[in-house]
Amino acid sequence: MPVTYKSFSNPDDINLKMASEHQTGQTQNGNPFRGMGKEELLRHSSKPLWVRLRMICVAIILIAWLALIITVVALIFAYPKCKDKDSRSWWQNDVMYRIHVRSFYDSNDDGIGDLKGVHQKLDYIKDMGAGAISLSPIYSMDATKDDLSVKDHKLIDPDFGTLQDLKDLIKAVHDKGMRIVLDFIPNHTSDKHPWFLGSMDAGNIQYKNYYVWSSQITNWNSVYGNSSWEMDSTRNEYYLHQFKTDQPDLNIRSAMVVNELKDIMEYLMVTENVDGLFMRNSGYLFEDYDMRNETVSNTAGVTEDKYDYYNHEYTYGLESNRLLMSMFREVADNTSSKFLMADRRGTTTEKIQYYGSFPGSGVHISLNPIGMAPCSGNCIKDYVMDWVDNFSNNKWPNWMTGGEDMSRFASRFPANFSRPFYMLSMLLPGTPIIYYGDEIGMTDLKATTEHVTTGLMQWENSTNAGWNCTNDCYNGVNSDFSTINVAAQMNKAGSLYEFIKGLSSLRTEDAFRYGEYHTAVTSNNIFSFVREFDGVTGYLVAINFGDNAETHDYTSSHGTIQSTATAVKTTGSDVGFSVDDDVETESLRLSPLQGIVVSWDFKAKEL
Ligand SMILES: [Ca+2]
Ligand SMILES: [Ca+2]
Repeated sequence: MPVTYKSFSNPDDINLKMASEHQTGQTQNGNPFRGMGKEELLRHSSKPLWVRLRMICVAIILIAWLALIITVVALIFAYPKCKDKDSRSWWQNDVMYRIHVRSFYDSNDDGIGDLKGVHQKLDYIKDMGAGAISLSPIYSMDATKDDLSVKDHKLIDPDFGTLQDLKDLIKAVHDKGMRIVLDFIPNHTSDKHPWFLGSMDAGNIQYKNYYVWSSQITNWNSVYGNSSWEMDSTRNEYYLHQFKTDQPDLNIRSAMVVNELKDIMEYLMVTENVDGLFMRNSGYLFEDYDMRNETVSNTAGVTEDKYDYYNHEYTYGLESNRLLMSMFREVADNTSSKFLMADRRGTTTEKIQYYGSFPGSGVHISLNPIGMAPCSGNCIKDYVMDWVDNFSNNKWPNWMTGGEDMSRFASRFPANFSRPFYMLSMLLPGTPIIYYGDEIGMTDLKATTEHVTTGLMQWENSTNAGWNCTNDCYNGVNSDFSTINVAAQMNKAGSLYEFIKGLSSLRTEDAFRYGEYHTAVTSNNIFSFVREFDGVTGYLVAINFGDNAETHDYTSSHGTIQSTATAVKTTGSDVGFSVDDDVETESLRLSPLQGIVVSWDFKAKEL
């Protein structure tokens, strides 16, 4: 019943109010504000109704607390977490720069590149963004001047300097926070090596089994043509040479030989403190124990004396090679976790097998030379996925754009292919390996049919590109040095050198170093992918490898791509965007051989 309050100065008004409360049963003993007594309260509270009510309330509170705790725990586990940065080793982070030492830089004007030359150019290499160098063999060799004809892995050939020069170089590399990898040739030695000189005497207990000797021969051909067996008149037996006649194959089945090789590895990695070794020609290590003849390949136009006349099922890529890699890895792991890489021809699957079947059982990097012909978006996709799909903690991809054993990049591909391909290879997950001179677009030597890829480094537009060839210059210099040289490209906006340097810098961003990789739009022309890492800027790399322009909505290809992004890098001004321009990714047009990298602020994924 509504109560009408009036002035309390009038007693009638109070009575009126009391009357009203009395009607509601709230007044007793004349005091409207008096509560229940203790006994009365206990009597009421012990009634079943109130007991049940209390128990229900307590149960509700307990259930609510429990639900709250469960919700919090569930959220902690279910909500997408910021990922930790994986611990990466230097060989995963750094761009590797492969140097053919004879052709790189000559410190004493004798026409031969040397160790001091490499030392003097470390700043150049670091400026380009490479953190590791890999050197061609620099060991004592015989007079043939073939760097792979090693007489002693523990001595330096005078052409390249002294052991002290190597020590100085290694120290300088480390002082600059860089790494150095040396070649190691376990398959063969020079025929002037003391081991072979000893082995020519069948009565020499120590060395008689150090090489592959036989009284009968197979049809195996050497890499350089003709039989891979050579009669030695001193021992009156044939020795095997998969390469040149004066490069006899070591008998890898001999435990004594393997121990010698391990000893050299330990010397280089422990005593000299090199950071890693490149096991050269590692696919040739073992040959068939039963000495079976190889089958004819039926390759058109190849004569019987040529290497390719036969398939090489018994002399190349034998399973035992992998076991040896595993043993070498043990040596590397036991010497302050040093690094190993190896070369193996064949399919991607065969190359990947060199990583071993479980972590630590193979090499750190099985080289992936990009030897393909120019190909379109889907072709690139297949090639990239072949590697990226197969990598895990113990299989790290690499993208080797050049090396001694393959035609130079600028000769393999049309000139306008370089930038799109470097944009790809340097921003994918994996280690880029750049061959000296490729960063300025050097081409194959035309003056010679052999060693076309080891032309002198073109430093400047002066006589012989800066080399003193008064006496003789190793292998000569390409005639295009007047336009293709380091001096013309360093610090020159728009040069290939500066382009590659920019990519080296970009790939140090967390998204590229630690981030996930997802393909975005792919088509017969386009290959594109996203690199992203929790909490940092994400990137889309989109490249047109085809012959036709294409416009795509990239936002629909991957959830985190923002419709408005910012241009970070392009393959050139023809792409139509400058750095920091806004780019509409819902309608991005790329013409043939154009590429662009765009970024956006990180956007967390929704639950
Ligand atoms: Ca020199
Ligand atoms: Ca061999």
